[in-house]
Amino acid sequence: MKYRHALLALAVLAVLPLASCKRTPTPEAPAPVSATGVPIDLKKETADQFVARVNAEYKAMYPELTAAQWLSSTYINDDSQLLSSKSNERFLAQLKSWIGQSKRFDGQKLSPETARAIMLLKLGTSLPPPNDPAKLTELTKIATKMEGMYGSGAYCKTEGDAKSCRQLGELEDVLRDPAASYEDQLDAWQGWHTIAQPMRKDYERFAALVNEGARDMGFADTGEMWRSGYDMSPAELSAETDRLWGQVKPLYEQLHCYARTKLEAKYPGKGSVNGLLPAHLMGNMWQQDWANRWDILQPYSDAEAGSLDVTGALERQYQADYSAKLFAKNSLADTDERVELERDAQVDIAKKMTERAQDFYTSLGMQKLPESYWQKTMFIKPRDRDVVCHASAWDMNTEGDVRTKMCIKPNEEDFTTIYHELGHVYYYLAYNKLPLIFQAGAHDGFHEAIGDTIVLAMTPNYLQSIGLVGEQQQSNEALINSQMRMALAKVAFLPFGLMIDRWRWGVFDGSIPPANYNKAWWDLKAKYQGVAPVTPRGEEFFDPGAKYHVPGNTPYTRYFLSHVLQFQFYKALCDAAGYKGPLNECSFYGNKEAGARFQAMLSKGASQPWQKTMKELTGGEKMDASAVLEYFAPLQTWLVQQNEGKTCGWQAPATTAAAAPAAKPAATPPKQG
Ligand code: X8Z
Ligand code: ZN
Repeated sequence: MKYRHALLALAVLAVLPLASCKRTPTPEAPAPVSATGVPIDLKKETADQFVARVNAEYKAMYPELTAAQWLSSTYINDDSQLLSSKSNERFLAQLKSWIGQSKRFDGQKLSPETARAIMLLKLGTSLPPPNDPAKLTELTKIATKMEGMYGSGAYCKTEGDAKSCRQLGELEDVLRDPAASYEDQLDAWQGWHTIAQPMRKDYERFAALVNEGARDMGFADTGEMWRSGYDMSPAELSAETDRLWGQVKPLYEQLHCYARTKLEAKYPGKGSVNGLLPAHLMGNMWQQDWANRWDILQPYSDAEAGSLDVTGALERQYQADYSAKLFAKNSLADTDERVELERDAQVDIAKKMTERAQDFYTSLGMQKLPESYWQKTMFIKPRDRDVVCHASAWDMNTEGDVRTKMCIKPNEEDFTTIYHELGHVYYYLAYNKLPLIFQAGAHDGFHEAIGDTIVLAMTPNYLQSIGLVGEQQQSNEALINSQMRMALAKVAFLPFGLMIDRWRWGVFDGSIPPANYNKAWWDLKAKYQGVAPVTPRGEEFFDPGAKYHVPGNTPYTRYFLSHVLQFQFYKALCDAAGYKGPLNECSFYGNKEAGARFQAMLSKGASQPWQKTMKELTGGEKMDASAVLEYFAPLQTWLVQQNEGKTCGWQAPATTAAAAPAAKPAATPPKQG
């Protein structure tokens, strides 16, 4: 999950919640009382006392908030949504009240910790609440509703025939199936995107309401507020993302060129659209990870390079367990019993995958997950109700009740996602001892990068050591295959990580008006990813709503930054482990020195500017993609050879440039420094 601040931690939503007093105090008329009901004399309270009180009040209301959100994410219905949006509303009203109360310290000389806490408080939600109580109510309702629509979304091929309905997981299975036809993949892709059409009006209203909230809080718009959480000005953050993208773009263009050649060979006459990659053929609903197209993108055959088929190994483990369960029943199980056994086997493999991920963290010297984690986590998709399957990690009470929520299947993508989610969980556990306002990532990209740093250390040798792949060869073919495996997940992601918020920043600053929502989306996909739909996607569609983080209102720049940071962290931990070889072959599994360095970073949370935290781990103070380029140097050389003689690159539609200016001057002064 994700949260910006633990403050809201829960990932969830950005709709963060919280609750406590029944009133909705306004900034102008705060009438705070202590947790025991004693009125607080704001005139006498010092800034340090104020921050201590907010931390205490926040901690007291926090478990109710997270409980309501957990409920509405793992049991979608009208009742849970009502509780969730109400608790969110109370939290946001309380947050507003605290922010109003903090204004009396403006311009005063404060200790650095207190000044930072107040600054973080002002950025404590990605859902800025409007002052008008009726609009706040409306906003939290829409936010909860959109997330619920996404979670319960289903595409029914034959209208009125419930049996023909499929949810995201089943539609994704079609996209990742190498044996599925071009038409079936197109149908699955288009089908999923129908679930977002009804969100368009809601999103338009949502954008207007959060923008009003952002302006009420002194920001030009919601995008500017989101860009303010990086210990630099919003304009500097925009420019940073441009700079980092410029560093990695040549590598992405080579990968794009290679993938296009392979697609054109596999689908003669329809493997590309004017040089762009067809959206439904990339093995992923959003073209953010191309690893599922290993069938056509694998550089060298298994015979030449050895196998890296993690999915095959996990599926075999699952099947063996299921067969053993059936066998134990003497094969006499009726249909219902078989379904039960199947589900038992699904939970077993999901837990085994999670234990394996935990083992990596404990090998670094980190603690085992608490028993409650195993009891309260949602491991697989329930049969009897709708849930938000999108993976998330939760800190329920800041005192050890940590959980993850996923619909785990035995495949490589989910296996690595578990390592990702446990990165969030270990961050929570490490910073739980800090005051609540500091319980967040150094910035949100750090939070996203922790688990992925571990994923980079899941080298072929590591996978072999845990029995998921066979004997590894030491050959150039094996190296290129292993680099390609990582690049299809990490390099393919980079432009996607950037374009989502280019779209939202444009929506929030008005440069993308509602009448252009879908066009601007595809213009940006063309410009950054070089991806296109094969059929027209006019304004009757709302394709952004088919990606979780849009209806879920989770800012996305964090993932772009994470995909740069994780290589910096990985390199630093390899150095800490004393590793000397080529970067891409390093695994620090089992290395306690690397673990201690990592843990030291996690335990700092958001208590100091991220630049300082980064310096303590890596020695540098800037985000920088040179570790990405160092890591992929062998692959980049190989790709350039493969693409020799080809005309690489693509022409995005001419209007693209108009969308979402990246480095636009801030309309308000920097909020932090
Ligand atoms: O949303 C996630 C995580 C939860 S924070 C599963 N990720 C992004 C996505 O799925 O779009 C991880 C990588 C990018
Ligand atoms: Zn995450």
